[in-house]
Amino acid sequence: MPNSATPTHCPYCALQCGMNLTPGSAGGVAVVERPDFPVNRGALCGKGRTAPAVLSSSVRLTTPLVRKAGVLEPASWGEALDRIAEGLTRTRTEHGPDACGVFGGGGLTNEKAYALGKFARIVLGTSQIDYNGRFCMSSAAAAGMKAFGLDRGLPFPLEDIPKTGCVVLVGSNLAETMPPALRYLTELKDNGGKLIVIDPRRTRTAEQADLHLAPRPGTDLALALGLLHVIVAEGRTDEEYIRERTSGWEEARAAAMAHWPEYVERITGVSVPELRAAVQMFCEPENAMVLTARGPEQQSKGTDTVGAWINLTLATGRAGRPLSGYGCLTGQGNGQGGREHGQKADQLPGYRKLVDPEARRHVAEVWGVDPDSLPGPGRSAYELLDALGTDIKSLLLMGSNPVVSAPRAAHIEDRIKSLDFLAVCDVVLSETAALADVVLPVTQWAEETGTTTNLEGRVLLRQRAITAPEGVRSDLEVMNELAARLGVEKGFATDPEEVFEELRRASAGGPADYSGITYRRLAEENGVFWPCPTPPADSADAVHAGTPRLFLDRFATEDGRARFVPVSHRAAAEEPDEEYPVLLTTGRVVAQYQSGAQTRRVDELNAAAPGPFVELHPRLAERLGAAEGDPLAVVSRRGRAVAPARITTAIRPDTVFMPFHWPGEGRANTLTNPALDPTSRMPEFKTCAVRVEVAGK
Ligand SMILES: Nc1nc2c(c(=O)[nH]1)N[C@H]1C(S)=C(S)[C@@H](COP(=O)(O)OP(=O)(O)OC[C@H]3O[C@@H](n4cnc5c(=O)[nH]c(N)nc54)[C@H](O)[C@@H]3O)O[C@H]1N2
Ligand SMILES: Nc1nc2c(c(=O)[nH]1)N[C@H]1C(S)=C(S)[C@@H](COP(=O)(O)OP(=O)(O)OC[C@H]3O[C@@H](n4cnc5c(=O)[nH]c(N)nc54)[C@H](O)[C@@H]3O)O[C@H]1N2
Ligand code: SF4
Ligand SMILES: [Mo]
Repeated sequence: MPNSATPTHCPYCALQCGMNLTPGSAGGVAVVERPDFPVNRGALCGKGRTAPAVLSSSVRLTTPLVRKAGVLEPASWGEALDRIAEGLTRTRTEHGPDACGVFGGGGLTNEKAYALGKFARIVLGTSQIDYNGRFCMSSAAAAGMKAFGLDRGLPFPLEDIPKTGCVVLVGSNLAETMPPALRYLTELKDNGGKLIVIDPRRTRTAEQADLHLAPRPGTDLALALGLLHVIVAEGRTDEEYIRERTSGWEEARAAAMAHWPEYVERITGVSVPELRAAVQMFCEPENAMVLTARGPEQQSKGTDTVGAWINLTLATGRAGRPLSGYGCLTGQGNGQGGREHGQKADQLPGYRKLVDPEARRHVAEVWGVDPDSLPGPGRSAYELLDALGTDIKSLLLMGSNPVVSAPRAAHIEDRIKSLDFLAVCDVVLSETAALADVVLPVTQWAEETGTTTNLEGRVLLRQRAITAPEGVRSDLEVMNELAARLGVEKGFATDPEEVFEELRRASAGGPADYSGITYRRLAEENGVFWPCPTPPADSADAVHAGTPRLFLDRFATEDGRARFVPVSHRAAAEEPDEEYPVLLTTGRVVAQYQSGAQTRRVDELNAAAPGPFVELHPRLAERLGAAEGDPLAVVSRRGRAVAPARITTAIRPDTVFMPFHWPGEGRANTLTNPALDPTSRMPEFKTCAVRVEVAGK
C-alpha cells in the first residue's frame, strides 16, 4: 500500500468517477475526493463513496468453492481449476465446442473483456459467447452504426452539454443513475439552455426539466415521429445540411408525415400542444442535443426508436456539429469498452466484425492462429441463456448475475439449473454463483489494475491500491490457468499492461483504435478518447491526441454522410388487455446497482433502499383498494412477483414501475418479457402487460 493517494475510478457505472484511495482502517482503503478528474470533479454518489465496503465485506469470497454431493464446499485453487477444465473438456468431447458457452459483463475491464473473447474463440473454439451489455445499450449501438457508421456512446465530452441550447433527455433518470452528471444539466439551465425530459414517470431528473413529457411506456418511436412531423410541417428542417451531410431523407420524411400529431397523441398520451412546445424548445436555439438511455432503448423496437430520435437531430442539422448532436448514455463501468474488444457474439477486438475476412486475418495474426480456425458469430445474450441445457451444456460466467437481471428470470434460472456444468467467477456468492458447480473468488477494482472506457469514449486507467486477500486471484490469472489446462500455454498474460499492449495491436486499424494509447499516457492525461491510432512514421506528431469529438468533418459511413432510417411506429410485443390491463416498466433506484450483488452487501445502501416496491398512481391504488405499503401481487404471462405498494402521483395511472435490484419474491424480472429487437437482440425490459392485485385479497 503506497503512503500517498492512488488515483483510480469507481467500480460501478459508466460515468467512471475519479476518486483517490488512501490507506483506511484494518489494511483497507478509504475513498477521498479527486477534484482534478474533470468528469465528476470530486463528486461521488453513495455507491462510489461506499465501494470499499465490498472489499472488506464478511460475505466476500476468499476461497474457491466446488460442489460435492450437491453442496458447495471450500476447495483448493488446483482442484477448482481442474474441475472447470474437466467440465469444459467433457462437454467439448461429447457435444462439440459450440456446446461450451461463455457469458461476460460490461463491468469487466477492457483487458478482461479482450481476454475472455480470445479465450472463447481460441481455447474453447466456441462461437457461443455474449455478454450482459446486450441488455444495456445494444439498441443505441445498432442505431448509431446504421446512422453514423460508428458507435461511441457520446460523440462529444460531457463538458459540451452546458454549452448547448437545448437537451432532450429520453428515458434517462440521470439524477439517480449518474448523480454527479446532473451538474451538467444544472449548468445548462444556468446558461439559459432548456431541458426536456421524456419519461412515463416524473423522476428526480424530470423534476429539473423545463418541459416533461410522460408518454405511455413503449411509445417513444411514435413520439419521435410525431415531433419530426411537426418540424417538417412548421418548416423547421435544415435543408442545406440535409443535402450536404445526409442521405435517405425522402423516405424518412415520408414515414414521419404518416404520423399526424393527433394520431401520435392517441398512441402516446402526449398532447398536440405538448408536441408543439417541445419542437419549439428544440428548434429555437442554434444548437441542441438528444440523449437517450434505457427508456427508449430497452424495447423490442429499440433500434428503430433510437433511429427515429437520430433522424430528428439530422433533419434539424444538429449531428456532427459543435455543441450539438445525438448521444447515448451507456450504463456499466465499462459499458463502452466492453462492447468493443470481442466478448460480443459477432465481434473481434477494435470493434471489428467477426464476419469480415480482413478483420479475421488481422486478429488471427496477433493471436498467432489460422484465421479459418476462428468460429463465426454466435447467439445473443438472451438466446444464449435460453439455449442452456439444450444446445449449450457448459457455461463459464464472468461479471453478470442473470438469475436476477435476465428477462423472464424464472425460466432462465431453470435453464441454468439444467446445465451439465456451470463455473462462475465472482467476488460474492451471487444468486447465479450459488447455482454453480465451481465458484472462483476474484480480485476487485482496488486490488487490480486495468482500463475502462467511460460513456464519453474516454479510456481510463484504474490503478491497484491494495493487495487482494489471500486466496483470491484475478480474472486474468483464471484465464491463464484454464487456458494452460486446456492446452494453450501462451497468449494469456496475467499482467494487465501486457494484455493491454496486445489489445493495442489487435485494435490497430479498427473502428475503436486504441493503438496510440499507453498506460503511461492514461495516468498522465486523465484519460484519452478513442479513436487514438498510432501516427504514421513520417508524421510530425509523436502521438495522436485522441478524439474527444467525432463526426465534425464527416460521418464514419462510406460516403461520409449520415443515413436517415425510414421507420414507422409499431406496438409493443405485449399490449394490455382484459386479463393483463396494466403496463409494467422497470428500472433503477439511486442506492442499488444492477442485480444488487455488490450494493446489497453495503449497510448504508440497504438502509437507503432496503427492498423492492411497486410504484403506482393513487387512482390505480384506489381502484385496487390498495394502501401505501400493502403487499401487491404483480402478475404477467411469465410469473408473479410480490412487493409493497408505493403510491405517488409521479407515475401515469395506466403504468406501474418496479426496480429490478432484488432476487426472490419481489424480483421484477420474473415478470418481464424477453421479446427481442430484431436488430440489436435487446429484450423488452421497459414494457409488458400485467395484472395488479393486493396480495392475499
Ligand atoms: N443507481 C444506479 N445507477 C446506475 C445503475 C444502477 O443499477 N443503479 N446501472 C447503470 C447501468 S448498467 C445503466 S444501463 C444505467 C441506466 O440508466 P437509466 O437509463 O437512467 O436507468 P433506468 O432506471 O433503467 O431507466 C431510465 C428511465 O426510463 C424510464 N422509462 C421506462 N419506460 C420508458 C419508456 O417506455 N420510454 C421512456 N422514454 N422512458 C421510460 C423509467 O421511468 C426510468 O426513469 O444506469 C447506470 N447507473
Ligand atoms: N427488469 C430489468 N432488468 C434489467 C434492466 C432493466 O432496466 N430492467 N437493465 C439491464 C441492464 S442495462 C444491465 S447492464 C443488466 C445488469 O445486470 P447484471 O449483468 O446481473 O449486472 P451486475 O449486477 O452488475 O452483475 C455483475 C456480477 O459480476 C460481479 N463482478 C463485478 N465485477 C467483477 C469482475 O471484475 N470480475 C468478475 N468475475 N465478476 C465481477 C458482481 O459481483 C456481480 O455478481 O441488467 C439488465 N436487467
Ligand atoms: S455516479 Fe457512477 S461512477 Fe460515479 S460514484 Fe456513482 S456509481 Fe460511481
Ligand atoms: Mo446497463
